[in-house]
Amino acid sequence: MNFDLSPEQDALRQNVRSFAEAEIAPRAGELDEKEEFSYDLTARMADIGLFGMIIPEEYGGQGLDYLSYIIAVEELARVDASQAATIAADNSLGINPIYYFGNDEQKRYWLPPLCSGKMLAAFGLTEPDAGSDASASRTTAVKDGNEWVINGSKMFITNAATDITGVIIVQAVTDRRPDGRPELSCFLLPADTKGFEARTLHGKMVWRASNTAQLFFNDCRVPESNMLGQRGEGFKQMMRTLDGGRLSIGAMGLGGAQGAFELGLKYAKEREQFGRPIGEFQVNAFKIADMALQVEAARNMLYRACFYADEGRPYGQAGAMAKLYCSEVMRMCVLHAQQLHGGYGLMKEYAIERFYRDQRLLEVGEGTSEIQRLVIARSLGLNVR
Ligand code: COS
Repeated sequence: MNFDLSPEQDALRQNVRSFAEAEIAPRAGELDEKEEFSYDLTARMADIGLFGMIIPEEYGGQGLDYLSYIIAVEELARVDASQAATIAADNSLGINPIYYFGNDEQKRYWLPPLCSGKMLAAFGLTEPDAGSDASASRTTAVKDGNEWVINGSKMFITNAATDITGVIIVQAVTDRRPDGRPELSCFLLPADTKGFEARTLHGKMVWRASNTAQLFFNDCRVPESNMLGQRGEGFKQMMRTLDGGRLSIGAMGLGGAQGAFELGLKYAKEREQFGRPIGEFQVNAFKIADMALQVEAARNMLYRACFYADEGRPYGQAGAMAKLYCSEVMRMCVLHAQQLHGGYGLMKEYAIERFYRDQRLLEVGEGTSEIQRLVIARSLGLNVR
C-alpha cells in the first residue's frame, strides 16, 4: 500500500493551491457578497487546465486520473466553494456524461469547447417535484419525425444560466416501461434551442458566486441524434454520473474542512484572551486536534474511493461514504472554527462566515446525507426505502 501522491499530483496540488490563494482568495468575499459569477476567474481556471480534467487529450481534455481532478477541487474548495463548484459541476456532471455515454460524433462536437472552458455544460436532473426521488421527472420528450420535443422544467441546475453555457443534459420521460415505471432518456439540449429559458436563481445562502438556475423547456426541438446513449438508459446514466459527482462533493467537503481548520488554527494562535493565545487552552486545543484528526480520516476515505474509480472498480458505496463523511467533517470543522473566532466569526469580514454557510450545501446537493445513508444501507443488502 502506498499513501504517497505521484510527483505530478503533488505538483498539481501546489499549482492549484498557489492559484487559489493568489487569484481567488482576494476576491471570494466580494463575489459572494455580490452574488456574482466570475467570467474572468472561470477563464483563468481554464488557463491552468481545470476543465475536462479526466477527458483524454484527443478530445481536448487533460487526460488525468480521477484523483488528480479531486485534488484540484479540494484545493479550490480550501479557499472558496463557489469557484470549486463551477469546476466540480462542469467536470463531473456536465462533461463526464458526454464522455461516458456519448457517441463519437457527440464527443468530437461537444468535448473540445467544453474542455477548453470556453463553454459550460449543465446537468439537468433535479426538478421542482423530483429532488431525492430523481426518477419522478415530469419533463417529457415526445418523438415527432426525426426530432424530440421536450417540455418541462428543471430546478437548482449549476452553470446553466451563464453567458457561456452551451449545452444541458436533460433527463426526460420518453415512454412508460412494461413494468409501469417511466422510461427515462437523456438528451443533449443546446442552450440556444428555441423555447429554452434559463433563469438564474438569486438569494442563495450558499455558493453565491456560482451560477444556479431554473430551466424551462417549452416545445424545445432537438434532433434524434441528440439522444445521449440508448433510449431508456437515462436514469442509469444519471445515477452513474452522480456516483462520480459524489466524489467531487466529497472533495468540496474535504477542501472546505481543511480550509476551515486552517482558519481556526491560525486564529487560535493569534488571538489572545486571559493573557495567552486561545489555542493554548485545552478546550480549544482539543477542538483543533479533533479537526486535524477528522480531516485526515476524510482524506483517506475520499482518496480510497478515487483509487477504486481509477482502478475501474465499483465505487458507489465508497463514494457515498466519502461524500457523506467529508460533508459532515466539514460541518464539524466550520462549527469549531467559527466558535474559535467568537464574535468575529459572525462577521462577513472573516472568511469563516462564508465557509459556515457554504457547508450547508454539501449535506443537501448531489444526494442529501439521507440519500447517501440509503445508498450505503442498500449496498449492505438492506431493501430500505
Ligand atoms: N448506477 C447505475 N444504475 C443505477 C444506480 C447507479 N448508481 N443506482 C440505481 N441504478 C439503477 C438500478 O439498477 C435500477 O435499474 P432497473 O430499472 O434496471 O431495475 C434503476 O436505476 C432504478 O434504481 P432504484 O430502484 O434503486 O431507484 P430508486 O427510485 O429507488 O432511487 C435513489 C434510487 C434514491 C438512490 C436515487 O433516486 C438517488 O440517487 N436520488 C438522489 C438524487 C440526487 O442525488 N439528486 C441530486 C442531484 S444534484 S446534481
